[in-house]
Amino acid sequence: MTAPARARTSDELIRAEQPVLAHNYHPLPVVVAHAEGAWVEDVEGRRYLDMLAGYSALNFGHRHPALIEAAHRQLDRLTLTSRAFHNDQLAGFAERLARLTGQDMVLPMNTGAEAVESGIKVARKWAYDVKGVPADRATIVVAADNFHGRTTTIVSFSTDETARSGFGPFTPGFRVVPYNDLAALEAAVDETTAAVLIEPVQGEAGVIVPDDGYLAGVRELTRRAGCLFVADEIQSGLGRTGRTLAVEHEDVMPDLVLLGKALGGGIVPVSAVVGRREVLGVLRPGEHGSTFGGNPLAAAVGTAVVELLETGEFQRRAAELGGVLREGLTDLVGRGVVGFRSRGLWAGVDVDPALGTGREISERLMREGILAKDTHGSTIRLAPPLTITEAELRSALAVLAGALAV
Ligand code: IF1
Repeated sequence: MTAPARARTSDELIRAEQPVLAHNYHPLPVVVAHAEGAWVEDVEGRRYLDMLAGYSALNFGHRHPALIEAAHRQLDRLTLTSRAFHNDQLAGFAERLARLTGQDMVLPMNTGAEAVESGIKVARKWAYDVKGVPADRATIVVAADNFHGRTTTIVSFSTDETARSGFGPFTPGFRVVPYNDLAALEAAVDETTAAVLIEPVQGEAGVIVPDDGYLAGVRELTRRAGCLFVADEIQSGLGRTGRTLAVEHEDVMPDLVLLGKALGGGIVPVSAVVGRREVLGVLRPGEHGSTFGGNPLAAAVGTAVVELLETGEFQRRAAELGGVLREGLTDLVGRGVVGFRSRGLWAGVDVDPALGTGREISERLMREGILAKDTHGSTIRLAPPLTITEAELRSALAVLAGALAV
């Protein structure tokens, strides 16, 4: 009887990935094995405070008890039917999500990119069926430095060469204008425009918060032009900025809202397009779909997520602790931080390049027990679970100060 193989170390697991896993990421050299709340633990038992939260998919922390319980309960009943049949979880999920977002209808999908692609298809179909744009002539206006996912159509309108080069030919029908520029947006919208698609806060671009009035301006401009305002809240939504949706900071109601990431509680991929009946109502049976979209396990977890958000607790925490984050980063300006942007518990921190690249700073933080991730250049994004305590947040800021003081 051969001795059971011992568990592999972090280094062994990192090495084992090399020949067999596509190299589409350059992860930090940490191998996570357990997690709870705002903390993760690597294979060797070292603990880290998670200041990335799965790029905002873990707004409720790792393995939130209410979400895990909902998943376990559904796993023991039913996990998938496909939409060829009804299931007993989907109506409740759609009703609760529509009510939470103040919208009429829900199109359930799985990943964020699928929600974006679905939003693009629905906007185009609305343009042809309702607005009367000639067939195949619909245009959609997007912002420079956008990030909406990785499918071929979505990278067709990316301005990030790394995300798009080598993946052509690209999908036509998109116009790119500078973000946070209403004049440029107005100039790009015409009678062929189906929609304006923007992030209420640009995440991957470095947590770019638009000027006050920009979102309201987009809403007014699209209403006047007779096209749709589609808000990608996949990263900015579900409590992250201190409101259920980031557009609420300007009391704006888009025609379509794209949701994902935290909608699945960090447990299963759950995304959705929520919107007005006149818009989402353009879809007819057989025109769009997905094997797992609206599956009972996703709907059960999604319902538990909506229930958490209905309490307002996570939005309040993000707003209150967002003040602590803002103060802490303000104190670091001139002490290694050259600038930052933040809204709620979400910040893009520009570090003095003389101190290192974003990657080097991220690795320094990791060695001090903080997991964060760079975006571009020397910008670090901070997006902890909304369950983080004030003490944990302050300790993370202290570690950041130390990492910049070297
Ligand atoms: C990666 C960051 C990148 C998103 C917005 C749609 C999607 C995303 C606003 C697509 C996804 C993820 C993708 C992941 C890293 C992360 C990310 F912005 F969050 F930091 F890449 F830019 N709309 N963002 O942020 O959702 O299909 O991934 O579920 O691709 O490396 P998805």
